[in-house]
Amino acid sequence: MSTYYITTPIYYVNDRPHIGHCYTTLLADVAARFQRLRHGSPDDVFFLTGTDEHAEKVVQSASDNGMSPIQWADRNADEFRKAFGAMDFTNDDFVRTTEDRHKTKASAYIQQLVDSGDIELGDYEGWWDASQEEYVPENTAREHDYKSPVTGRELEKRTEQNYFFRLDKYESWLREQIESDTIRVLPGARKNEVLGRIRQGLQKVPVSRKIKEGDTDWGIRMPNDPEHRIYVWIEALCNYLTTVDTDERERFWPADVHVMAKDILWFHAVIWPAMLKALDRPAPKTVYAHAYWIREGRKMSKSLGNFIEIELLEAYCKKYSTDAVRWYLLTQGPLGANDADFAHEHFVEMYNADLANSVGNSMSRVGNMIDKYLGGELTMLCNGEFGFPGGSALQTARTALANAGKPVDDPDRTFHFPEITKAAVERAIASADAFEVDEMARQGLAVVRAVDEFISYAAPFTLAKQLDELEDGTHALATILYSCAESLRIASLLLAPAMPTKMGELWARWGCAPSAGVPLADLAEFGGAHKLKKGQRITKGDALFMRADVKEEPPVASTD
Ligand code: ME8
Repeated sequence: MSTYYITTPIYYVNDRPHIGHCYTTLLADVAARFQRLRHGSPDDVFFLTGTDEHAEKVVQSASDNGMSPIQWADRNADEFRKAFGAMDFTNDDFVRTTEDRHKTKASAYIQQLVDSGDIELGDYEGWWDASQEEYVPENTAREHDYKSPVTGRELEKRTEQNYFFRLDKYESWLREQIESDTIRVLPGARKNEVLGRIRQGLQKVPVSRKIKEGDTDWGIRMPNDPEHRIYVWIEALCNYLTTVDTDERERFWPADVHVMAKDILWFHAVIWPAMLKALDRPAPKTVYAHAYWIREGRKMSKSLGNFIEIELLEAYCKKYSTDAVRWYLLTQGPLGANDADFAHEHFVEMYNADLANSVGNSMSRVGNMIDKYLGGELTMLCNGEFGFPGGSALQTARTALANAGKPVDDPDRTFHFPEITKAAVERAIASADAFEVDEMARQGLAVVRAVDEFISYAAPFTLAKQLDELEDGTHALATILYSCAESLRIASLLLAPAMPTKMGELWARWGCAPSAGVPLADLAEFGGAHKLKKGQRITKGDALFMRADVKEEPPVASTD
């Protein structure tokens, strides 16, 4: 049985979670949920997220807040856990780099690289900013006339001994792996950028910092030389492997997808695969770097104070439902190469268009018609084919329209629901493979829209008024409504990874929760073994999504 392993970046705990962290983790959650459904075997999917805790800025913000680094890290790691719980994420583990399971294995990998000669001691020469106790990169130093960009104090040229990873040794291997898509770097624009940079040549990269007097004991020491601390990025990348490097979990390696934003692609597409090659481990199959969320047209930043923090997202969840927020972020977010804008009006517009007026309306409307016209029970099965020679249900519906003096748009129109739903499922699977998880979810919406079109065309409500006059009216009505319900059941499977709670509500009303252990292709077969059965009770219920009014005040973050 094949496995699926997906990871998000591990997030810095110097700060609290915001929309960017939630977005990347949502993409991974939707992908993981879809793969569980697709394979019908949840145990073969592993979804990892967590926190990156050994950065210097964690020490700084802890001290600014009068706490020790570990207290501060504990507190913020908890905030991430809570935020991810509020968003209904189903990560299988949450790794913290301060945990022993991570530290011991990360040290062992570094030792292995020292032993193999892939990590070696060398001189590092750079511009030292004594006022800030940090090196300033050459181009920044030049831009500031070799003065501290923060304090304006003269920079000094310094040399120190560091450990370096021999990235240069892996230049041609990396090029070949990425060019041939053995390591798929997505989207395509990002692959070209990475290859362009590799072609300019790869240098050794520093992987340690010498511990200086007065430094806190934060971080992981070089196993062969405790005077040095492992550079935080290098050990952080190891989390993807340390977490699954156990007897029970090793079957998950290599990762199927590492997902992140474009800011940290280089580490994931170049440095990490080269480290793995040096460790003699297989490289990840796909590295996906999405673009950024911006807000009302502007970059989100601390200085502008316009970050969408978790509290604001929670306020949206409270007002419009968590599933609605998940849907908006998923389908309107920066998947692909372009940034995406979070704007309240756009949220309301999409919420109404996709959810209140489409998914929610279609599902409650069909449920209500079955309740009203069929006594809340599916009285008929049907093969989902309408308008074909020999098929009478649609012809009866057209007769009802003619009797009511209403025009029939196109008398030769046909509807072929087994094909419509099968094509949607196939497209969803292909989209998931390309990590176009927004397109994957939209396939569910496409089925809903096909059902809506069918309802508008066949007008079962018109037919329902003529049951006494039309001989086969009841049969036609039951057939039409069965097809709508069965197609919506299939749509709900494709929508569930994005909107698990609302689709769960539908399944409870219609008695059609997917059976465990059955792959999607079987579950989603129109009229197949897992179809809605004749005699199934259908409970009507409130609209799954209430319509929203754009004129209402946008939600505000609670300050409790
Ligand atoms: O970089 N739009 O952690 P980090 C979309 N610890 N996504 C965004 C975003 C935005 N405006 N802002 C942040 C680190 N993100 C390291 C990673 S991995 C071994 C170590 C998301 O807390 C996006 O996924 O700065 C981005 O890559 C990540 O948060 C950076 O998180």
